[in-house]
Amino acid sequence: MAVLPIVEVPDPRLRAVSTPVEAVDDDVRRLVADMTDTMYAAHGIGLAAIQVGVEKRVVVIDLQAEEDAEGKPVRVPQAYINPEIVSVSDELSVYNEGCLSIPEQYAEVERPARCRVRWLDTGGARHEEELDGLLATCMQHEIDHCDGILFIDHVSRLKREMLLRKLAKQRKAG
Ligand code: GNR
Ligand code: NI
Repeated sequence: MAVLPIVEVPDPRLRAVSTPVEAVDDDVRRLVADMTDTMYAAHGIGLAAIQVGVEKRVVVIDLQAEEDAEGKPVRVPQAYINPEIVSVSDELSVYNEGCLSIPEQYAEVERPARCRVRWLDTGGARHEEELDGLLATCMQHEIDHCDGILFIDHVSRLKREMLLRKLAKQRKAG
């Protein structure tokens, strides 16, 4: 169990294009476990490896949409290794996105409502599935991270600059 520090803007590592995983081995499985611990500790619903400084195309997601009898979110962590978008819907959807690398800043981002995605699991098995709803949005956000793209790149320059200014101000205020 390891909670890793999260890389935040304007760290240039967030602009790196991550490298595909060549073999799903114990090192990759340890990375997935550490990323999962880090995602939960940070109260996120997804995390890409570059956000913990590892330039590999590895993503973890858990929307934590279901609650148990005590109202606690049920954890169903999923790992996506070398995730690739195969196709996207013409239909778009808008979601108020946030990012653990741009703390406490949110903006509405328009993306394809559905996407067909291919990936490897932690056993190295291939999967392909059509995703929709928040999972489709989150997966596109995470694959963007693997390509050095942040959600603020999808909004107007004015909105982006406002957001980064607000973040700087909040950091200064502690
Ligand atoms: O925790 C997160 N919430 C979120 C909300 C809307 C769209 C995407 C996300 S992902 C984000 C965690 C994160 O920064 N992943 O890269
Ligand atoms: Ni993010």
